[in-house]
Amino acid sequence: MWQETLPNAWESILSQIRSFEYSQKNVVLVSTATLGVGGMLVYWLRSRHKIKTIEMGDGWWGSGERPLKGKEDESIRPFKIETSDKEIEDLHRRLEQARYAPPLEGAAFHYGFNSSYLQKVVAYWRNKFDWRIDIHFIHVKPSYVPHGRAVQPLLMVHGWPGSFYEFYKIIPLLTEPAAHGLNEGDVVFEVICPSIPGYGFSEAPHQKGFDTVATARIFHKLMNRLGFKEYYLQGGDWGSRITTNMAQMLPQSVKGLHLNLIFVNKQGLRRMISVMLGAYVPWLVGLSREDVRRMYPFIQKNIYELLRESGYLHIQATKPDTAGCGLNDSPVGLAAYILEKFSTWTDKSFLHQDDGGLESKYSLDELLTNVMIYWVTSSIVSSMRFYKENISKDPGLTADARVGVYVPTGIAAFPQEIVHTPHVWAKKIFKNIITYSYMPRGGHFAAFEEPKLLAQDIMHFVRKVEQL
Ligand SMILES: *[C@@H]1O[C@H](CO)[C@@H](O)[C@H](O)[C@H]1NC(C)=O
Ligand SMILES: CC(=O)N[C@H]1CO[C@H](CO)[C@@H](O)[C@@H]1O
Repeated sequence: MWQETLPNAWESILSQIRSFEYSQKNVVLVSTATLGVGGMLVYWLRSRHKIKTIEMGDGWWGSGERPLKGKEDESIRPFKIETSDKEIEDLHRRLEQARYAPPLEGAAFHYGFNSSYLQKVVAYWRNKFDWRIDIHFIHVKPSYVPHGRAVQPLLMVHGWPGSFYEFYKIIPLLTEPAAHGLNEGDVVFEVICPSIPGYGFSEAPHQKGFDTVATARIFHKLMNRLGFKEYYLQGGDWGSRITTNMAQMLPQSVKGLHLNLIFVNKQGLRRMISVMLGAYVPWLVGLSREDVRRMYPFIQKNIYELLRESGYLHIQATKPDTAGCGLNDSPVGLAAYILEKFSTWTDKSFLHQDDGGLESKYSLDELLTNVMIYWVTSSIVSSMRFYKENISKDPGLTADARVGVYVPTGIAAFPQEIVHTPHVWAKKIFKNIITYSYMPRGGHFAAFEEPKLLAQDIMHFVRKVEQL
């Protein structure tokens, strides 16, 4: 049923993409001459209590010149995804002609994607997979709202190498919780899942420099054009950075921020000491038993594992277009590159399984739908560029790293997430943590893998915020 509200779906993306951005700068002219000492004193007193925010800024990412003031297209239009028979035939031909290098004997996923298993995936893709994505959602409203319940707008943002499709299973749980046996009382959501520009069906930026702050600004504009003044945000992976930036940019519009991955970049001597002490006297540095279980042995979990799993990041943060050429040209290469992440990021122990454990948590249909979203839109290169645009600067110096997050925040810490951030570290950046949950199972793609657990945690968080 929820599918029927879909026509609204693509509207969101469209407005954000087609019109891109163009907003007037408020030029405030302050004549310093008129500012007396008294005025400065008042200003100083007030600014002491002001929450720091990041500048909303402005930008133009469309092709060519920015349109003149007032000429920007702000309309919201329905969008239909269409793939031509020709495109499908071309894909099939490529799948049939693929070449495979044989895997090492007994190497499982330790050297990356097992190419014998990849042949199985490709055979399924070629012969059994049915690409039906013409019914699509981005903006889903509950079909029925019980009396007395408020509908909360919730923007959910995906990451790499995922897509809006990761939220397919969680959307009905949030919009019709009662129908799915989720009785979290009074909360019902209206869900909006846009594609990050350059991912899936959102047009890719044409100009350099499109980062998470620019994305945050665009998504605020999107929510405003959809008529929302205040809303909840949810994200993991890039979605987490983007929604966090949104909260730092316009805290007054953000009722609450729910994250299933957090970045706390601050390193330094104090952190090192607390890591060392944590191994022996965790309570002294504020670590719980569960934190210890998830973080130690520290070097192995935070350095070896991270190095092993982050080769892609180095490539994408430096020269994304080079590897991107091959991936954009080969559906088989693309599938291996993307699906390898769905193996180890879901569960690190999947590395030891011949087929990367992929089908233990997802169906091939689900996995290939996500791959297909990258293939038919040719968006792998632009999605990879997002790393370059965001990682080249010193992470400690960027605006968002210097500004805390003051909106009510809920954190769902999944045990198989790539890195674990304990509550005590999270507090350094997130100043108003309302819920922090050690989730019982699940990894990086929480909504895709454990939709029910994530939905319950979001509802638990929002219920608490609403009661504040
Ligand atoms: C690769 O996967 C295939 C099919 O699942 C399996 O039979 C084979 O043993 C695996 N090879 C390696 C090197 O793990
Ligand atoms: C180059 C760079 O680091 N760009 C941005 C990446 O994202 C952060 C926000 O999380 C920005 O503050 C950076 O400027």
